[in-house]
Amino acid sequence: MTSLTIDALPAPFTFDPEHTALVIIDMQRDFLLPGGFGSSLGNDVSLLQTAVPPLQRLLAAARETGMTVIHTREGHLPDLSDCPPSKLRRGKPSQRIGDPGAFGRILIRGEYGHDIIDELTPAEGEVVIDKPGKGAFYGTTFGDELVARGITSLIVTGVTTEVCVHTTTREANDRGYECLVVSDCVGSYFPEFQRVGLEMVSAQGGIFGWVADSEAVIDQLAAPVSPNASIAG
Ligand code: C5J
Repeated sequence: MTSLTIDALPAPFTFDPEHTALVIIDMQRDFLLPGGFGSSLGNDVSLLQTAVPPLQRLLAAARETGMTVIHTREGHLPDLSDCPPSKLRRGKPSQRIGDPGAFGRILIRGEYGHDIIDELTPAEGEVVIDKPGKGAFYGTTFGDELVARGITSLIVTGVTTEVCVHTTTREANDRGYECLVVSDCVGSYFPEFQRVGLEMVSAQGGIFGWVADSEAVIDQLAAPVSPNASIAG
């Protein structure tokens, strides 16, 4: 077992990869693909797609070290019984959750658009959490999965920065997890929200957590460890 330290804001982030999970939030076709739900709402999906190449590299590095990897997907049961009416009413009337979209019914489990983009397909053994809300803890087994694996730190990535990434990071912070948000592996449809969203995490001495870029994390994961240290599970 060995601890690694990453140059981060507001201060260096120290974590033990054996007790850390890479969390990849909602990298779903509905949010990321041109023609999907996100773009049908008038958003520029290229702003989210910039996170894909660095996230692929980070995922490869995490897999290489044997770190726990957890993917999430936001979405609902086909009968919408897990979608509060208040959430269902949001958005443009023709583009609401459950309506037909370019990639199937919008944000419905089992539909093509609800699934994770090809570039980040979960590997066998990686946990996939289907969540009805913005945060990964609400209405899911996410917390139980972390406890079962002895996870104490999270490396948080995915979309969107100010919505599901923030909600999950805040939920995790309140539960005692140390969270590092990876700045180039998260994305927002709104450049201003991306900037401020990241600043909000590390402000006030790290009110919700730490922020670093993927290069800083990958460099540490790839650094040689001492002969007696092992982080593979
Ligand atoms: C949103 C998410 N933005 N994954 N979902 O509705 O951030």
